[in-house]
This record gives sequence, C-alpha cells and structure tokens, in this order.
Amino acid sequence: MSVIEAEPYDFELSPSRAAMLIIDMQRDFLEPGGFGDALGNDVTLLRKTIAPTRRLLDAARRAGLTIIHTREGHRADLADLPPAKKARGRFATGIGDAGPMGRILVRGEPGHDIIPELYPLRGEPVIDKPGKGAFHATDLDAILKNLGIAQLIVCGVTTEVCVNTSVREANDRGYDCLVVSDCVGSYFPEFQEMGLRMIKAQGGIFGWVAPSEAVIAALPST
Ligand code: TIU
Repeated sequence: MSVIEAEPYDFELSPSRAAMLIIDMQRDFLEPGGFGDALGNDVTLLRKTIAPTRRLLDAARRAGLTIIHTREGHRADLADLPPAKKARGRFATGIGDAGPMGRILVRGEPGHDIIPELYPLRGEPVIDKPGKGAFHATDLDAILKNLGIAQLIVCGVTTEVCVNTSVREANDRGYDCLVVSDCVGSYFPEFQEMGLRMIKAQGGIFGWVAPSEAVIAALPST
C-alpha cells in the first residue's frame, strides 16, 4: 500500500488491486482533422493530456498495474446505435456517416482507434463501449472482478462526458476512483474545472482527484 496525495484527502493505493483506465483516447476526438475538430472543437485542449498520460502509462506499466483502454463506438451495421443518439445534435454528418477519418464512431474505422501515442500493448484489454459510460453494455465489470480490481486510476476524454459518466458508474459498483487531473481533458475549460470539482466535492462523493506526478510518485518502481 502506498499513499497518493490527493483531494479531498489521501488515496491509499493498493497496486495489485488497481487498474489504470484510459477512456476514449481516440483519433476522432483528439486529432486535428478528426470528428471533434470538424465539429469546431479545439482539440489542443484535449491533446495537452497526451504527454502526462504517456508518462503515467509508462510508470504504470513498469509498476505492473493492470491497464485497460476504452473506445466509444458502434457496430458497422449500427444495430447498437440508439436512434436517439444518432439523431442528437442534428449534425449534417453524424455517427455512422463518412467523416474525415472513416465512418464516425464506427468500430474498425481509423478515427475510432486509439491515438498512436497511447496505443494499447498486446494483452491490455480494450473495451468497446456504445455509450458514454465504460460499464454500460460492456464486460468491463466482469473483467475487473475477475482480476480482483477494486481501484481505478482514471484518465481520458472528455472530463465531463465519458470520464464523469464512467466514474459515476464505477462508484455505484463499489470501485474507488482516482481521476488524474492533467490526464483528463475537455473541449470546454469551465467543464474541465467543474468536472473535477464535482468528483471530489462533498468528501469525495464520486472519488479522488490528483495530478499525474503524485500518482507516479506513489507507484512502485521496479
Ligand atoms: N468520450 C467522450 O467523452 N465522448 C463524447 O462524446 N464526448 C464529448 O465531449 N462530446
């Protein structure tokens, strides 16, 4: 057990029972010329998370932590795409349509895949999720239970959407979540701030928040 200096109070890390969960670091959300960019979002706000996440990922791999990646997306036949999700936003080019990096949020398309900087290693589970939360309609909970994981160190995008939804789902399932403040990103600075404040408020109502350097300092160095 080692202690991570976090808010609202110290997080007691048990490395053998902890997983690093990296949410939706996909090309379509992060790369210039992707879907997020095409919608008018400033992807540089998300790209700031890549370097610290890479440093934390390297340290977590060295420490032997379980690493799990997620991707938001749908079957090529879109049979798992709720009509309400397809219709939302009234976009001229939406989920399933041809976008700048292939069909938008469709599994197997270039834009749906994880950015090269954080690409999963063989053996690291990749969870394909149809919703915002990493638990909804996926086998994540079963995988975590089978591995004996009780703590999640959460990184990824976006802070207020898929990260917050996943942390809330995890919290209700009994996991302790620590959200890494410089390894989560939002297209909206005010949502970044509030997305983190919502997690750690009220004594850590959904979990803990700490910067990557505090997490790295607490990881065992082998
Ligand atoms: N992964 C994730 O957050 N998906 C989103 O759709 N995020 C937005 O901020 N739109």
